[in-house]
Amino acid sequence: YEQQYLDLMRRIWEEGDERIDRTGVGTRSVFGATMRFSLADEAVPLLTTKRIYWKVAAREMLWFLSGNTNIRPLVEQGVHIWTDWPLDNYRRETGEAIDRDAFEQRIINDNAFAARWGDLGPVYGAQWVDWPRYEPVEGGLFRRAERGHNQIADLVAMIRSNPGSRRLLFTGWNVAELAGMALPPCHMTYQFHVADGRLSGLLFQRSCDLGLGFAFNIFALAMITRMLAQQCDLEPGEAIWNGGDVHLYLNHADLVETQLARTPSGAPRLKLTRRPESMFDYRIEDFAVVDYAPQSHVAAPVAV
Ligand code: THF
Repeated sequence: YEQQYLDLMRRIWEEGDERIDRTGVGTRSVFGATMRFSLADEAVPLLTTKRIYWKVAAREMLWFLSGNTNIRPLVEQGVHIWTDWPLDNYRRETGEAIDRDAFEQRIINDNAFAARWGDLGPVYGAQWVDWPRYEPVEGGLFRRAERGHNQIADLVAMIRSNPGSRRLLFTGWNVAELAGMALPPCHMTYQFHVADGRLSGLLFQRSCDLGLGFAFNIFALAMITRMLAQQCDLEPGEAIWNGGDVHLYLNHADLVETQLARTPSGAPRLKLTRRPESMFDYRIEDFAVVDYAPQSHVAAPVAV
């Protein structure tokens, strides 16, 4: 299954269109790509040509589902993958040359600091479980209702009541709120489909860092599809990934060459060890990966 990924990586590296991207690092990219991964028999699309810290991706997914948009709970769990954007913003606005560890310590220890500098704006979690809802008030005006739309809770209810629906989806792409987000959503729309008692998940990702983020994004898609299947008493089907601008950063040459020289090994499986009450009650201990014997980790810088 991993060969699809390696083939795409090679094609982008050899034939991709080279441009200077938003971050200034430079990429080679192709537009439009699909990959499919079976989730049957607990199979999970976890790359083996380098070690993937799947618990980091799992913690990120649980953070999305909590509706939180501040990096604090991630940093408290030792998850650093979202720190660079608030850190960059802090340095730009204050001119202070604070290092990453010191910044994270202040986020953990100082409530006011975390509230002021740790929030990413209304990103994923906010839209997934609390998409703003407006209600009419006197005089033809509207105000924001206290509780927004919980797209995840609505999705579970819809899969259970109308599994044949073609509207089993949620999205983070709230046009009205994009300007307030540290980054507009990359993995932006998730759609689900039930056939033959099996639930499949499809992700549309408008922009994909194939060297770094993809491994996390595809694992997270498999994870949420498995969680939804469990909650809806369905078997897992496939994880289908659709990319828009799929790119490799030019400073990921070592990573690309190392991974392309390796051969995929083994067939990891994802186990859900408990059946929680709802989509919002999962904990990290409820997930276990077995038969995962990846090749060594390869570090690569993230473009901010
Ligand atoms: N921006 C860019 N340029 N790439 C991305 O993958 C990306 N994301 C999120 C938002 N913006 C992005 C952030 N997600 C890592 C993984 C996921 C990220 C950001 C960074 C990362 O550095 N992974 C390393 C180390 C992991 C660790 O130490 O825990 C790795 O080797 O996997 C895509 O959603």
